Amino acid sequence: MSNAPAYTPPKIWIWDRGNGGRFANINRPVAGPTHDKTLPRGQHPLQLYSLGTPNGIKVTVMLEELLAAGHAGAEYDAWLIDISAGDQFGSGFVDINPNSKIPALLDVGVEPAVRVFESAAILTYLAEKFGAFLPSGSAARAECFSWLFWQMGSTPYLGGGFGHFYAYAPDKWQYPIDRFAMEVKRQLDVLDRNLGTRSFVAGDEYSIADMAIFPWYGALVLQDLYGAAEFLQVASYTNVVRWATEMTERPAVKRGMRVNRSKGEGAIRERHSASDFG
Ligand SMILES: N[C@@H](CCC(=O)N[C@@H](CS)C(=O)NCC(=O)O)C(=O)O
Repeated sequence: MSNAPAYTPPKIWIWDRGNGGRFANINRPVAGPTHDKTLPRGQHPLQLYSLGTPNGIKVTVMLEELLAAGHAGAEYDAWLIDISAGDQFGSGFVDINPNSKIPALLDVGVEPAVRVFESAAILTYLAEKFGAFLPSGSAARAECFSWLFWQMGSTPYLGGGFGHFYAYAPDKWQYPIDRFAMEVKRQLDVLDRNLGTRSFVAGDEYSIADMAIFPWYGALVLQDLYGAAEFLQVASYTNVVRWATEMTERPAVKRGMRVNRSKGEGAIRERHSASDFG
């Protein structure tokens, strides 16, 4: 039984600017820039415009892993895009991501410069550029891409679905919470069964699939994402907990998780060199 208030949609949808949900102030039904703003540019070939959210962390972890593996060409400048202040709608940012969401990457080490948006596209671009964290054999590569795209297709149900209705919507409604809790638990079970058979998500090799999945599902099982740890009984997914714990022990993961944060322990607002980590 649903306890949601009855709603009859009007003939034509009309934008209600203050609908009471968290982040309502940055949601719009149109795309494009709202103001002129040039993006800052640093000295390194890779310019990252991002924020330390799960989607942003995927890329900073990848860059730190590349540097740790000796790929000096992966040096990067990471600039903070404050999405609550609307920086993602500045003209410079929209030029490199017409979808106005972090993360976005500009590779100025090639001529002409290459822009990349969507976190999985950025991970793939970097993996191919440096020949790292993406298996070269056709079967192993397909397995890696399968899990990478699993994350991109699945997580909107976790964040935009479950997280939104459990933590951010102005009221608690049983119908959407039931629907998305069921789906998120199913996703955790998919991951748990997979990680019961192998060390890493795509096999026995660490890859961009782990880097994509960890910031979301690792946070869900280890960091009480959305305050839902007990509600979803996340500790029961023991293989996911084992893998996520191992991920947090990697020095590059620890560093990547600190970048483009404005507050919290060890937060680094902008990253321009290894010395920024202290
Ligand atoms: N599918 C995109 C999702 C990116 C995304 O949702 N980014 C959020 C922060 S985690 C954002 O920039 N939100 C700002 C907005 O929606 O205006 C990706 O993986 O890169």
